[in-house]
Amino acid sequence: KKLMDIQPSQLLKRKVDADDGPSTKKSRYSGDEAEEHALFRGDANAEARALAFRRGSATLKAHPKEIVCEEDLKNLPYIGLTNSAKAGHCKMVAMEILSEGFSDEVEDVLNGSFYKSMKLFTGIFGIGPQTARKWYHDLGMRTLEDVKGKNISLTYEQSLGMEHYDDLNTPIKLEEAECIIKMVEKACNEVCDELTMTLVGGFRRGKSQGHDLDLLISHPEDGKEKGKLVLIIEKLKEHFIYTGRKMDVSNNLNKGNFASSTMDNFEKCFSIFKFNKSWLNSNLEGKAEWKAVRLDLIVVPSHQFAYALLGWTGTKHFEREIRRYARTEMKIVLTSHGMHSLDTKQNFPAETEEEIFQKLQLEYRAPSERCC
Ligand code: 8DG
Ligand code: MN
Ligand code: MN
Repeated sequence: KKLMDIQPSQLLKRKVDADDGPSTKKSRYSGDEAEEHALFRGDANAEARALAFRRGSATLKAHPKEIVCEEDLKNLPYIGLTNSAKAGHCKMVAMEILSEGFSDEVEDVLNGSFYKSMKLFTGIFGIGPQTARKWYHDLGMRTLEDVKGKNISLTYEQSLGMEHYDDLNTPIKLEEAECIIKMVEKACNEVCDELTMTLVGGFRRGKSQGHDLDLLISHPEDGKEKGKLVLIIEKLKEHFIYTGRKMDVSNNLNKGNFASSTMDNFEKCFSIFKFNKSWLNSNLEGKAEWKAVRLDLIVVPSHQFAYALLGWTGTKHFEREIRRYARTEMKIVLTSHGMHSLDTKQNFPAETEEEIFQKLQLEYRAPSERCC
């Protein structure tokens, strides 16, 4: 790739759509790399460093105007406006990109053996940064061949992760998602015709592809959603490779790649679905060609629905920041289950996302605007 052909302004241009908007396609970096590298390293202050990079990158992506020179960085929070070593670091990287079209520092990270191996290993379903780091540092492993060859003991989930590595690292396309949505919807209806199914995650934010498909399942009457997940899974059982119930769902989240505050107690299933390619390609009719796809099903009671919707739409950074804002500025604890006053413990029920924003005295942001 000829880096110099890319205009710096394109690299830093606002993302119009969502995470996979036009500017990312043109740019050399997604904006995630520096954050990811910090989390991979997992050393002292890694989380704070990762957050600083995420904030810097989010600021650039959300900026309404093109950034073309150093002057444009001056008034940006977490970059030119914030006076800290970490903000200074973000500014330095941004300036390098502005003048060179790329950053030597980021290039070094991307081309480094550590980042490459960590990226490979954490791409395995069931492997988080902690295990990946151990493999890299303690066992000297570098490639997937090493994982296969070294007689490593893998959990059942991890062995599925290895078996379906390529599929699970191929993005799910919108058409594929739509197909699965219809099937889950049908199964929900068969279980109980009042069940509702709502698309969340990246696809709700308008992304055209994703690493998984996230669906909320609910019932208009509180409590009637209970126990329905097993029945839905039973209806679809021939289409599942794995239904996640044996996995400790909190496991991955504790490995430092994700704020633990986003964990919740909903009945859920982090599954692997068997997507039959003939559903989209009639030429394959009758052939057993399929692809493994990650599917998350989350069951939520009606009175918590608006909060679950907000909490599961993402992005992770948006969730982290709105929760931090709620706590520090409004003295309100916000989760995917609800919201309560830090002092009085009073609960605030809400029927819609709009109401939640209102209660927090925030201007409403549509899902497509929650992409930072
Ligand atoms: P992608 O799948 O398209 O790559 O992106 P995404 O849809 O934004 O990411 P995701 O990993 O599927 O997470 C979607 C949202 O779900 C995210 O903003 C945080 C929220 N979330 C919770 N609880 C949990 C949980 O226990 N695990 C995960 N992975 N996500 C959770 O509220
Ligand atoms: Mn998702
Ligand atoms: Mn998910």
